[in-house]
Amino acid sequence: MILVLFRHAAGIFYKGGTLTMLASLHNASLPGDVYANLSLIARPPLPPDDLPYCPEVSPFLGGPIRVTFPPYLTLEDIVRKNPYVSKGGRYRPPDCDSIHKTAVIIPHRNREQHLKYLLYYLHPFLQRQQLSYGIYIIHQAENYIFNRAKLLNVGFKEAMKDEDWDCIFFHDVDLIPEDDRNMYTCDRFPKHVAIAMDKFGYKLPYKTYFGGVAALSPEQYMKMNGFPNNYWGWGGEDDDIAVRVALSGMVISRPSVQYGRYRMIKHGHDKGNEQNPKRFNLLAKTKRTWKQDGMNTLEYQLLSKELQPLYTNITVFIGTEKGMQRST
Ligand code: UDH
Ligand code: MN
Repeated sequence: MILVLFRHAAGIFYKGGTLTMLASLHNASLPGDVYANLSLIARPPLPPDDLPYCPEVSPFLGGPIRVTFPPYLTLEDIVRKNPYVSKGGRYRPPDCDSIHKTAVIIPHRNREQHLKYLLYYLHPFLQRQQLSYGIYIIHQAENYIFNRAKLLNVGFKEAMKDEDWDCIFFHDVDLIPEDDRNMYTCDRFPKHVAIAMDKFGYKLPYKTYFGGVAALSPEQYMKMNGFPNNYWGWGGEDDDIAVRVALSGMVISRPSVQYGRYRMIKHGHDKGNEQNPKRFNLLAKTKRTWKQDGMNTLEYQLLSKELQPLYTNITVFIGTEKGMQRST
């Protein structure tokens, strides 16, 4: 409570331009610091079974988050700042029993800097929401063409082997949430979450956009036969997913536009993820193919699963457009 009051006071001083001095005197955090409330979370002297349920609205939410990219940040710094995160990037609130169990699945190759910043923001963000959670990196092995949707299918399958997750967040590595009232929980329908990205002027680029960050319960996911496995390279797979939502009799749910705000870390086109020239042809056929391609046809070779301090790393060979053979 004291901290909340102080943060408020700091806000007033900020307008007066004297915040820097004040902050250094009192070692207080700047407004919007995603780590500001974490020191208030503590383990009470109770056996884990006696913990009360977490309240409906977390008392640790702070609203808007200030997103910057500190140049010298290391993974060790992030570990130090998140003492309650355990091996594999897992967390449960130490002070209450969460009714939400969310897995975050991140498709990845060659984006180590982005991953570091996402972890820096996502861990405290999820802890402020009092969720039980796990973070999974699905790393595509080899240098063949990238396949985001297939990696997400792999992530779903592997994460569900670990735990009975009730909500899966499919999350690009370069999107940083800017408001912690954007709850990482599932809705009655598949939820498109990254609805207000800076790169699109903080609004949807088009009405059925489903890219960036989306949340589905395992039931919703299986109902649409997961995601397509046959989009190799950049583009189209997110639109295919949106079409699957409709074809399987569901609609898209969204958070409020005030909360679903994201900053995308600036980047160019990746080598190995060139635009997919077939994307429009594939999209035209989704209606005929969604039941024949997806979770029911998913094939991959799991190369390793490592429990890192801040995430579970799944390295997978997903093949190429021509099949599962490695042409080495
Ligand atoms: N990804 C990787 N490695 C890659 C390619 C993609 O990890 O080599 C993952 C990553 O999680 C990324 C996601 O797939 O956030 C989606 O890919 P993207 O970020 O390239 O997609 P986006 O829609 O691409 O952001 C926009 C093209 C960049 C144009 C920039 C010109 N200013
Ligand atoms: Mn991107």
